[in-house]
Amino acid sequence: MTLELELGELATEIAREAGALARARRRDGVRLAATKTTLADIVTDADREVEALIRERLRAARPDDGFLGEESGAEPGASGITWVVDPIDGTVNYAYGIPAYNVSIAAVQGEPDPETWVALAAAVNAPALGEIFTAARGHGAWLEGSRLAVTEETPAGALLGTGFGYDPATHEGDLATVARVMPMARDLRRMGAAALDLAYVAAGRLDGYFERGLRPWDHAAGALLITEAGGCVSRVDVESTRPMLVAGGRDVHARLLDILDPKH
Ligand code: LIP
Repeated sequence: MTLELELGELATEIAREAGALARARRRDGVRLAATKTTLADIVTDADREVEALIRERLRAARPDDGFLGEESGAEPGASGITWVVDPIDGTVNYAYGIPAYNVSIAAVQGEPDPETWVALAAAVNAPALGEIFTAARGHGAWLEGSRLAVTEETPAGALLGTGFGYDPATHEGDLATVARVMPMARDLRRMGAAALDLAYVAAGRLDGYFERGLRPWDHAAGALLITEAGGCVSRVDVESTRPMLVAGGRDVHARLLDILDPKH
């Protein structure tokens, strides 16, 4: 078995267990543990408990790997592999009882820097929706037993996903970006969970996706799903505090870049 497949199996197994825990805690009732960058940027007890479970399982299975998690930060490893984890992506959805949330786990090779890492394996588990999306580099992207493929043609315009940050001061600029993109769109979806948006692009449920300000754990797994499903993912304005992520099939990705990064 290749390293990519081995890492993919481990990511999938842990994402399933972590998703079950997240769902159980949601049924028990969610408690707000803290706020982070703004009042809207919340973390629940479940976020922390799920990340602790993932970290414990990874440490037991691959003690020399590094870890980069949304809630517990970074821990370097000696193996050259780092696990990039969002324990509950779509935290606000989760807190409100909206089922569009997921556990996102990716294994990357090299420095844990999205500009340089090579993603090797991914699992995005949406437990309340009963779906887990997986990928191993060079082995395709899958939804259970079905192989994923991005869309290639959008005769009626592109169905696009996007999102907005937790800082209200960024909303005006992000809405102006939406206005610039809408002429190429048939419609827009704002699901509130980046990894799910990316998984849906890989599955052909969205034609493309763009969002400014995502953190590495938001997109590490979903980006591999898309490239293994034949799509393209780019990050622009990477020097800014809010890089823009652009994803889609080849044509939609190129058209989004023409609008969002004219100098590219
Ligand atoms: C969220 C993303 C979402 C974005 C939110 C937030 P979290 O991640 O999944 O796409 O619009 O601002 O970043 O905080 O739920 O892990």
